[in-house]
This record gives sequence, structure tokens and C-alpha cells, in this order.
Amino acid sequence: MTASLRHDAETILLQLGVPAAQITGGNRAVRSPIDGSVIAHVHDTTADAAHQAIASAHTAFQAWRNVPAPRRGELIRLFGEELRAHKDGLGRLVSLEVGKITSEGLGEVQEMIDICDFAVGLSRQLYGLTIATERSEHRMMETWHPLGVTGIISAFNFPVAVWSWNAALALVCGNSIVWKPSEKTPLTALATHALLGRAIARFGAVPEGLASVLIGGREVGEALVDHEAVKLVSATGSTRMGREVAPRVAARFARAVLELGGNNAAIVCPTADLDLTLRGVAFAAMGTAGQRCTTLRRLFVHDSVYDQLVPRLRQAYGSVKIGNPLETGTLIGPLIDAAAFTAMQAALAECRSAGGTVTGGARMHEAAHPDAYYVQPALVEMPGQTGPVLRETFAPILYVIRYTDFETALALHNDVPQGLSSSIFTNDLREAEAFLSARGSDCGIANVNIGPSGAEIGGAFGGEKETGGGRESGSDAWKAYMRRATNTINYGRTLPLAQGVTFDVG
Ligand code: UN1
Repeated sequence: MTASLRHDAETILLQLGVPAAQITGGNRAVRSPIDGSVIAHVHDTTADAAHQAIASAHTAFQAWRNVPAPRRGELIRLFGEELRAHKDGLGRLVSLEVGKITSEGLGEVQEMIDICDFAVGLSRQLYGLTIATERSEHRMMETWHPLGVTGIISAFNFPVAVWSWNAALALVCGNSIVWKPSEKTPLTALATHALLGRAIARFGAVPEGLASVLIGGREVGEALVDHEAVKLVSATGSTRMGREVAPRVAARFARAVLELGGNNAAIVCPTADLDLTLRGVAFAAMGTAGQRCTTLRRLFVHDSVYDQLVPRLRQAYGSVKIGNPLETGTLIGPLIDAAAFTAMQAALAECRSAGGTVTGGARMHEAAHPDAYYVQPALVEMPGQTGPVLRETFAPILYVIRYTDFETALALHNDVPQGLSSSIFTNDLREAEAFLSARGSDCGIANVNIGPSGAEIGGAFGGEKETGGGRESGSDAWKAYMRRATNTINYGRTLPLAQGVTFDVG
């Protein structure tokens, strides 16, 4: 398979406009998790080049902010056209580099197209308020202005969609962008950047340095985090990474949008439609090999339906096709690398010693692919919410816990450090509404009768607590990418002061 994967990736990269020199002869080997083989060698950006890219992004910003917003939207419209035209190629490259099954690789590109459409509309809707004033012949309003260079740090698991949420909004908001993709997924970043380059060429007259990519590890990420021209750092990844980024960005009074770890749960109630629940749980827990921020990791099942649902789930876990993500019918591709596999096995070992019953979890296809990490998804029946259940292990492990009292399940649901996404499966209006209410789920995303993963771009995406508090993508998430000015205009001939203050001179 090795030679063909490399050839496959190269063909796509060249078709999408990535120069051959960018993907050969570099210091950094890029591996496909499908068989662990090297599919390219990319070049790390030097520290000097990173600083240069940020400096030219700053210069570009100073010009781009003056371009009318709907005109900026035109660039994103053209980019959306490029994505539509190359959806198959880029989607396949996502599969090759991340190991996503074909429909999810394509879905990732669709998510990019969707946010482009959203951002094009937004470019004519960067609305500010008009505010009633207490003074006669005055007017108050809010104006939203471009913010500055936006640094985007993205994770391997959504190597291009999450960048596009940030990039499409930042660009229509009048910002320039500098992107530090995961060191595990530079190829999809270079390909996406090449497509944006085509849109820029068709648009014409875009300031040099408006968008750039920094390839590399920690050092280039740090350049972005610490550079004073970078006014917003939008970072997706682990809570550990966020803990380092947030104080550094705050220390220089820049902004951070953080999308960090999740530990997403669902509560299955006595009235739940179990057929629907089974499908919802299966996709959310096993899809993307458990490597979404929104993956379902904890399942609270009511005692009255436990023995109907859990055996069916166990059966579904045993019957899904695990293997080459490019093959039709495969539902679960490989884990990203050996470290992910080791972390999964460590969590399962902890579960066993905590009294959990583990179904699945074993390595697969090891003889055929000693350098790739395919695993059976694991269903772990746990006596309580302890140990690894409190952590995000980025692998397909679903912890199942039996409950009898709704309020207790809700309390357990919220009793973890993370707060990204959540679901309830019920046909009882009271339970559904309680889950969505102020005393319900404490997550940034709370769903009824669908799983916690697979959100559409139209809503604000992100979560609370250790998830970092940031919001990206839809709704009014764009406001984080702009600065707000409050304006008061006096169109009279006198100068009344607010709050009735008098200050008469002369
Ligand atoms: C992520 O895993 O970082 O809601 C993003 C979802 C996707 C995005 C996930 N639309 O699962």
C-alpha cells in the first residue's frame, strides 16, 4: 500500500497547486496513519521566516481593513468555489493524512464550504447597534472594526475545517491570518493554502502576506502566541496546550479563543427511542475513531432501559467494519499514531483495575500494518465515574454508567472538568427542558435526541470550563474577530454632559 498512498497524496497535492518542492526533501516526515508509511517530507518554517510572515501579515492587515467588507466576502466566495471544485481531492487528502473514512473526509471539506457561505453572507451583516441616548441631539452607536493579525493553531483531527471556521470569519472581518497547523497534518494545510492562493489570484489586488502557513512544532506556535502584532490567537487542541497559551496571550492583553478538551456525555432516559439512541450513540462514540473534540465519551443509561440498550450497543461495537478508511463500508479508520494507541490502552487498563468491564479495545490488523494503529472501539461498563472517566482520552472508548435517578445523572454529567458538548435522549418534555435549562447541562453545546458530535456550522461552537470558553464558527462568534467601538455623536449646538454633570467654564 505504501507506494500507492504516497503517490495518491502527491497526485492530489500537485493537482491542488502545492509546489513539488514543498512536499519533498524537507526535514519533517509526514506519515499516513492508514499504514504508517511516509507520504511526504515537508520543510519546517524557520523562526526568522515565522516572524517575517507575522510582520507581513500585519502590513497586509493595514491595507485589508480598508477593503469594504462585502468585497472581502468576495474573496471567501471565490475560495468556496475552489473548495467545491476540489472537494473530492481535498477530502481524500484528509483521509490519507488523518485516516478519516471517505464520507468524513468529504464532510470535513463540506464543513469548509458551509462556513464560506456563512461568511459571505456575514460580510454584509457585520451589524452594530444604534443605542438610545439620554442627551438631546445626540446619537449613539456601535461600530465593529477589524482587529488585526489572527493566529490560528489547529489540531490534527479537523485539520482544515476548524481552520476554515476561523479563517473565513477573520478574513471577512478585515483581519489577516497566520496558521500553525498540527505538525501531524501539514499536507492538508499546504493544500488548503494553495486553494486559498488560487482564490486570491482570481480576486486580484490582495495585500501580500494576507494569509500564511507556518509548518513546524512548538517553536512556530510560540512565535504566534508571543508576537505583539497577533491580536487574536484562536487555538484548538488539548487543555494542556490551552493552559500554556492562555496566560501568555493574556500577559500581552491580546485575545484568545480556546477550543480545548471535551468529555462529552449523553443521558438515556426511560422514554428514549432506543433505535434512534443506538444510532446516535454509535456515530458519536465510534465515529472518527473517537477522535473528535465532540466524541461521546460517557453514557448514563437509566436502569429501566439498560438491559435493552447496552447489549445492542455491544453488538454494534462488535460488528462495525474497522480498517482502511478509503474502502467502502469501513466505519472506523486508524488512530492517528502510536501515542494515541498507548494512551487508549493505559485508560483501559485503569478501567479494569477500577472494576470496569471492557468489551473491545484490542489492536487490529497489526500483522498487515505493524506501523498503523487500528483498534476495536471499546465499550466500558463502569461502576462509577472515576479515574479515566474524568479525562479526555482521544480514542474510541465509551464509558457506560447505570443510573436510577435523573437528578443524580445530571449532577454526574456536569461533574467533570470539561464542558464542550452534551446530549439527552428522551421523549419526556420535562427531562429535555430541564437538561437545556440553567440547572441542566453546563456545556457549550446541549442537544436533545441527537448525539453530541457532528455540529453544523451555523451555531456557535465551543464550551465551558476546561474546554476554554471560546466560541467559533456561526451565530455571533464573529464578534471575537473584531474590535467594538462605541460612538457618541453630537449634532446640536450645545454640550449637555451625561449624568447631568455641569462644568461651565468662562
Ligand atoms: C473538533 O473536533 O475539534 O461538531 C471539531 C463536530 C464537528 C467539529 C468538531 N463539526 O463534531
